[in-house]
Amino acid sequence: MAFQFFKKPDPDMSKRVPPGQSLTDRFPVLHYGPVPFTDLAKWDFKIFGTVEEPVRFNWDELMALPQSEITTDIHCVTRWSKLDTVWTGVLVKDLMKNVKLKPESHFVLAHAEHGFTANIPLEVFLDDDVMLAHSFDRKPLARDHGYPLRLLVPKKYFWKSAKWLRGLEFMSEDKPGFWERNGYSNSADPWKEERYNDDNW
Ligand SMILES: Nc1nc2c(c(=O)[nH]1)N[C@H]1C(S)=C(S)[C@@H](COP(=O)(O)O)O[C@H]1N2
Ligand SMILES: [Mo]
Repeated sequence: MAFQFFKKPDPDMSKRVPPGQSLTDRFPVLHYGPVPFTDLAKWDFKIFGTVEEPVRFNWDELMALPQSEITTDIHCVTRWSKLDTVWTGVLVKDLMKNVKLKPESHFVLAHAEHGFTANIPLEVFLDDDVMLAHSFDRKPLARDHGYPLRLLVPKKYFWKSAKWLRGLEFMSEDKPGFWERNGYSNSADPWKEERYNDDNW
């Protein structure tokens, strides 16, 4: 801790920290419910809802899609932010080359193990930095951080980044996910401090 005092505050860094957040070098673990055990041989990933054809990938098929690495900042509603986190996986823009959306698709519901869900508007989902991530710091995700696959939505508070992701449902209407039904903001923009749901639902 004491060494922190010798660090010059970096103005560029503080610009990257949204209001009400503090930086951490740790990687806290936060979720509701138990951590699943996953057998990759039985694992699958389903894309359904307002699509022309539902799509299913097994693990090898998903890993055969183009792989990318991104470095990005993440912000948790419990007030920690972490800068320059490194993730590897399939960018949504590459994934979506395999999916034909019906024109009425406007929202996405991420489905995870044990019924956990998180919702985002389609245009947020289609952003360049949204990824199905299987590795953090160039190592496979730890079980409690979402092994084998999690969604990464860097521009939103981190609860939108569903761990243990198993599918994506495209929808014409918005539908609140797990935390959105339990008091958290639907829009969840850390730069606007959209933490709780007095503003929506
Ligand atoms: N499946 C699932 N994903 C989840 C959650 C959860 O309860 N279940 N919690 C979210 C919340 S509230 C946060 S802050 C982040 C935490 O991710 P981490 O444990 O890797 O830091 O996961 C999100 N993804
Ligand atoms: Mo959270």
